[in-house]
Amino acid sequence: MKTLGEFIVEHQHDFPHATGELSSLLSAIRLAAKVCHREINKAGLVDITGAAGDVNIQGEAQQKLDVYANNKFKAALEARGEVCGIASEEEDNFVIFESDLSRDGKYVVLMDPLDGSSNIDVNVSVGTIFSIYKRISERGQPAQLEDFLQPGHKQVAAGYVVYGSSTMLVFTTGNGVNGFTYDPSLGVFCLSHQKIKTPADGQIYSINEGNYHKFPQSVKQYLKYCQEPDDATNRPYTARYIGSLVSDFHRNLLKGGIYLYPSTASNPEGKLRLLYECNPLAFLAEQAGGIASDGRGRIMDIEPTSLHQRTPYFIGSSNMVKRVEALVAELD
Ligand code: AHM
Ligand code: MG
Repeated sequence: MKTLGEFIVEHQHDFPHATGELSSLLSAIRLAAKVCHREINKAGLVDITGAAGDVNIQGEAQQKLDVYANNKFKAALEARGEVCGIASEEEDNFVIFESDLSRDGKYVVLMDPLDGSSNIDVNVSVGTIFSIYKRISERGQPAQLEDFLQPGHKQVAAGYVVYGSSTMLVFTTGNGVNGFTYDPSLGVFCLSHQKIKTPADGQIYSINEGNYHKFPQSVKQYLKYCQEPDDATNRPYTARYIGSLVSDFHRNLLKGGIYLYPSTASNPEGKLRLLYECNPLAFLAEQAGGIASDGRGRIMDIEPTSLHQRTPYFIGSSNMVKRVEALVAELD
C-alpha cells in the first residue's frame, strides 16, 4: 500500500520546477481534504447539532459547509507559505496572503471549495476542485490579479476531492492522473487508481436535460445521436446526471463518457466557472487522454478576463467531445 504522502515524496522530482514547495502545497490540500471529509460526513446530523446560521454549544456560529470548506482550505494553504494568494468561488475577489512568508510564496491556488453543495442536504456526493499556478508577479510582493488570470495550460497541478461513498483525491502535476482513496480508520489517502486513462469512446452522457428547449441546435442534435439505437456503436448511450460536477466527471473519467453544460438561451456563457471548475478538470481530462472544449476550441487555451468567468463546457472521452465540436461547427 502506498500513501499519498509517500507518493508525493517519491514523485517530488517529477513535479515541474520541483523544489519541494509544490509537495508541501499538496500536503496542505491533503490535510484540508481530511478536515472537510470529517465535517461532510457529519452533515446528516445537522438536525441534531444545529443548522447553518445557528449558534452551537461553544457559542460559535455554525457555518454552511461551503463556507467551512472555503475557510479550511484557505487556512491550510496560508499556513505553509508556498502560496501568495487564492481565488475561490466563495470569494468575490482574490485573497492576498499577507505574511512575509506568504508574500514570498511561489504559487497561487484557485478553487471551488465545495462544488455541488446544494446536494448535501440530500446526502449526495460533493467535491472540492483545485488548480495551482506559478505566480507571474514578483515574489515578495502581494499577489496580483494577473497571477490568477492565466490560461489553463499554465497550470502546474490540478485535482479534485470527491466526498462520495468513499472520499477520493485525484490529481495531476502534468505527468498522468493518479487517484487516492481515503481510509478514515488510518487517516491516510492510499494510492488506488494509478495512471488513470479514460476510454476514447464512452457510453455515458451527462447533461441537465431539463434545459433541452434552451440548448443550441448542436447539443439537441448530439442528444438525438446519443439516444438513437445503433448496434455498431452500442447506442443508445446511458444517461447519468448527478448534478454534482465532480461526481459526474469522476464517473465518466473512469468509465468513459461526456459531460455537457452548454450555453442556454438564458445563460449564453453556460453555468460553470472557467477558473475554478473547467480548467482544473480539463487538465485532468487531457492528462487521462480525454478532451475539454467550449465547443469551438480547447478550454485550457481560453485567455481569462475575469475571475468568475463562465464558459460552455464539454468534457470527457475524446471521440465524444470531437463529435460535439463537429456539430457546433456545422449547426451553431
Ligand atoms: P455550484 O458551484 O453552485 O455548486 O454549481 C455547480 C454545479 C455543478 O456541480 C453541477 O454539475 C451543476 O452545477 C449542476 O447545475 P444544474 O443544476 O443547472 O444542472
Ligand atoms: Mg461550483
